[in-house]
Amino acid sequence: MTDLPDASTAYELLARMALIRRFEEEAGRQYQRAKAGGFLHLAIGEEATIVGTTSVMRDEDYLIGTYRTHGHAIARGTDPKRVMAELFGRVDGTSGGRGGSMHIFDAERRFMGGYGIVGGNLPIAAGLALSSDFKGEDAVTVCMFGDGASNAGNFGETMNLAALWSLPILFLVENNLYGMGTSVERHSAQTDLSKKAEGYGIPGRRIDGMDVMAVRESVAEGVRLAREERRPTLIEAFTYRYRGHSAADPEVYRERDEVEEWRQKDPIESFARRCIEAGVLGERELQEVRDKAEAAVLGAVEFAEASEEPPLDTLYENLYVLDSDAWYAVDERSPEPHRGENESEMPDAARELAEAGAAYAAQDDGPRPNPATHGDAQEGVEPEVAGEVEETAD
Ligand SMILES: Cc1ncc(C[n+]2csc(CCOP(=O)(O)OP(=O)(O)O)c2C)c(N)n1
Ligand SMILES: [Mg+2]
Repeated sequence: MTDLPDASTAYELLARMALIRRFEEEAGRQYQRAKAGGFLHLAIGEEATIVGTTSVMRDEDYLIGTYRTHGHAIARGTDPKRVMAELFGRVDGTSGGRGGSMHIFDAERRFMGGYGIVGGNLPIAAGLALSSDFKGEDAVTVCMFGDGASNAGNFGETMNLAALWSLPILFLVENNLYGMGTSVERHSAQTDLSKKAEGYGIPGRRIDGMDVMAVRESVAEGVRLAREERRPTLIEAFTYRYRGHSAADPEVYRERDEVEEWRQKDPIESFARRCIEAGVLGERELQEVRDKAEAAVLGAVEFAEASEEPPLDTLYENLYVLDSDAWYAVDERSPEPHRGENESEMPDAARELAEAGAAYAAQDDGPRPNPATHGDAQEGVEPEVAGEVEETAD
């Protein structure tokens, strides 16, 4: 059994976990009300892994995650108001309402996303760590990803470079036992994920991701090794998401008993109970933590609702457009651009579409689809009965 921290640390850890839990419950509710659009991946149940990790990071360290990262941003100190506004697609969101749930981003707090591509954050993490090294900075990069992502090709590529270049990086697999509806046993030849980087010289260890203190202890050591000795490590934290993969998941791949079993190990309840039993925290503090979380989350919804949608004429802002000549000139067949690859040669239909889009964006007042009525959320479908919703590709 891990040791408990002092009272103020215990309070802070509990407060962060409770805030994230309450935020995500509310995000799920707002999604059902179609206030939040796009996809929504909740990490309810995984709070100890998230908060244990961020609690031992310095402000200058980088954190990068996946599409299940509302909690990661909040744990890093991003205002829940701005995270909720992002889910609502509003201008005050962390990405100006352009990214939504999967693309929470806060460069100021060095939370570098938020990625929809499974494993896509791994090479970017190596790049962040390389940049710290290059600039002679002390920062460590913590890269969090799922068990499923450990099968992506760039997992090996990233581990190779991290070890080869002695990057100041820590990898943390949030092993919640499933990649969408596929269990670890069915998706990974090596089920001890902590061993998956050994061949590259990156040692690993397995920890209880439901115990915030166990996570803190291991991550603190991993971060120290990265910062002081430039030695990357891989931590496999066992955790569990109580909700489906995304808001639309019939959950046919697991038994309710299994979910219930993990709920018994709830990271927030178990930590609170331990703190009370040991006299580190009292009932009064517990209630205070709950009340503060409630107030912060209701305030976040109010803020998000009051925030504007991005104006349509900003549709083309922040987009990268590659010059077609430059892009296709590296074509291996021959150096010059090929037929249809020049914008000037685009088929009439494509040109008409592009021009119509530009004209639409440029008009002062046009019909604008309301995300609240055109989102893909299912009104009235509570997560418990989400089985009625068809599984989607994401
Ligand atoms: C490259 C790529 N392939 C497939 C998908 C579709 N997809 C989205 S989430 C997911 C499962 C990933 O599972 P895991 O890495 O364990 O993370 P978890 O969702 O459990 O947090 C898949 C296959 C994707 N987004 N990107
Ligand atoms: Mg998983």
